[in-house]
Amino acid sequence: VAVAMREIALTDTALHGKKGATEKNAPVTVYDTSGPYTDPNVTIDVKKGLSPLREKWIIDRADTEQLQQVSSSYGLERLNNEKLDAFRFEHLRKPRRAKSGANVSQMHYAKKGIITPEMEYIAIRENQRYDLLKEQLNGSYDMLAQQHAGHSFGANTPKNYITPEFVRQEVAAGRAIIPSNINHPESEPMIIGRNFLVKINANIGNSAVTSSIEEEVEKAVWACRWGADTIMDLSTGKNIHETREWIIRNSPVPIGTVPIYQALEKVNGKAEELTWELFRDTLIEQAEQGVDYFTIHAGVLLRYIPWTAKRVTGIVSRGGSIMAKWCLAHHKENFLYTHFEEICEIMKAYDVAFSLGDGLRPGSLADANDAAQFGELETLGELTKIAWKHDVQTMIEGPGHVPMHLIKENMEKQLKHCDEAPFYTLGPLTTDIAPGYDHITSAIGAAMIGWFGTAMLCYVTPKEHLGLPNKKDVKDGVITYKIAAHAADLAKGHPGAQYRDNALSKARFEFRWEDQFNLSLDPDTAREFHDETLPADGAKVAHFCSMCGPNFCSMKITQDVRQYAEDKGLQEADALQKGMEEKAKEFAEKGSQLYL
Ligand code: IRN
Ligand code: FE2
Repeated sequence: VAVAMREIALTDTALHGKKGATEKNAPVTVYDTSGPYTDPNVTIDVKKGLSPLREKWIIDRADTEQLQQVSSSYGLERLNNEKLDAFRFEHLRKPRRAKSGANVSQMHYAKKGIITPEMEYIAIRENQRYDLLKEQLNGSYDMLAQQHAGHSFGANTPKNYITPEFVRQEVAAGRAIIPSNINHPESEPMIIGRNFLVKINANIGNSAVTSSIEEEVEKAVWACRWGADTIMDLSTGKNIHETREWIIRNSPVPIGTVPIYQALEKVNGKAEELTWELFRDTLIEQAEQGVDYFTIHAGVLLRYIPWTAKRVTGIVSRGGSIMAKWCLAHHKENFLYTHFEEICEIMKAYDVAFSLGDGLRPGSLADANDAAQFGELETLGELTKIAWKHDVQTMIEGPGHVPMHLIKENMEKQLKHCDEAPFYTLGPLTTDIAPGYDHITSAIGAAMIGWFGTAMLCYVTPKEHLGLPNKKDVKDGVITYKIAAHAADLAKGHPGAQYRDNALSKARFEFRWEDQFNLSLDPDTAREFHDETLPADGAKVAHFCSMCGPNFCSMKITQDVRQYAEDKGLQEADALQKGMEEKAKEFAEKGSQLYL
């Protein structure tokens, strides 16, 4: 299998004191989510979509059949009415479904002991440069790994390479999921689980108020480009079906949705008019388009709703509030809960994964860790076991707004109640006082909970609570969450996570500015900031930047000390001592004056 990765080429290090002599720096290979979009050799036609990389694997398994028609009545109606669907059926793939009685979920294969090509792909993808890092750290890596062994990574932490068999075991145990709808063959396999790299999700989607289909597709591509591991299409306004179609056909990463949003559109926003039948039809419609995971708010039980009455911010989840409204209007149990096993039957026919929604998550610090939130979490644990009985892959959504000292309890309770199913949290935001900066208030909580074991972090943009994010907000949210996820990977001791940090630090110390930019999460901004004060080409090799200027750069001074030592054949410590003495003498001779 050919696996997506990015190789960052580096320049050579100039060796001091040896004119013209250089030392090679090995290129750095990093995990990459951008798909073919950043490959200069590939041209993409958004109207055609990406090539279906997984299609052959799916067909070779011989447990699916191609449909001649979409199965959902809504989809059929669209097929007749909309130009786009006509286009889809002319130019794109017809949907597939499991043959009668078959279960096509990765968990099903995993439990049967089958290693799928998706699992192989993931094993290769997840292995960062463990081998090189080990060399770089000269044995101290083993110490580091030991210190971290048994931490939140748990006893299952692979001590070195991640093998396809390890991937299979984690999926079979329910500790990880591979969102991979058979109708989204364009997606590059990835895994969500706490024994793998921490992943991030970016939400996009038009609201009733703004933005077009093209804009939303562009946002999805843009989010992947900066590192989103999955995209959730939360469109609510017009053209939900079409927007989603184009996003999926162009997405190299798994797509998630909240199907109740579209169901609500179909009843013109009247929650009380929702029915199981209409919802089921919507699930099938989206499953046949290729949605890889569904947020299902099945844990919002009738008896929990009164517990939210005294909250400062009540129910803040959109899906949660829709279901609460339905339950109260009918005074009946949540139909997502009562029909849960039927939902499982649909999920396994396409391999759609559950993201069990936290409809009662706290929307303010004051409501964190309350009875409603944890009551729902217990129900999500109960539903996880039902999903697993059907071999349906499942992750659990989590908060919300939680102050730092209450974060750990969330992770502990989730692991306990949900039998280690992957946790997928929204932040959490650690304070409520910074609208406009909630990517930061939440990245603090996200880094912490990621360290404790959360498998995927749902990004929050600077526009949270204020408006629909634009392209700039999407990028800021993604980069901010890449930082949180990577910080968690480092703290968890993920094999190889620190390789890139070390390479960047070395480039920084050696004033290889271009390498420093290219190794960074956001090279454009790093370069722009640097050039703001020192735009000249020469500054890209200069041994200082405008932060401290040429005479006060600590890195330059350290290098001078090393150079001095080398010239005089001294150890670094001795050189410091000797250098100091010389400087002191020089200083005294100049009349002890400080020139600033
Ligand atoms: C993630 C964890 N908890 C909630 N989320 C995400 O929040 C969820 O996956 C979805 O993308 C978004 C909105 O969900 P509600 O408000 O409908 O619950
Ligand atoms: Fe909020």
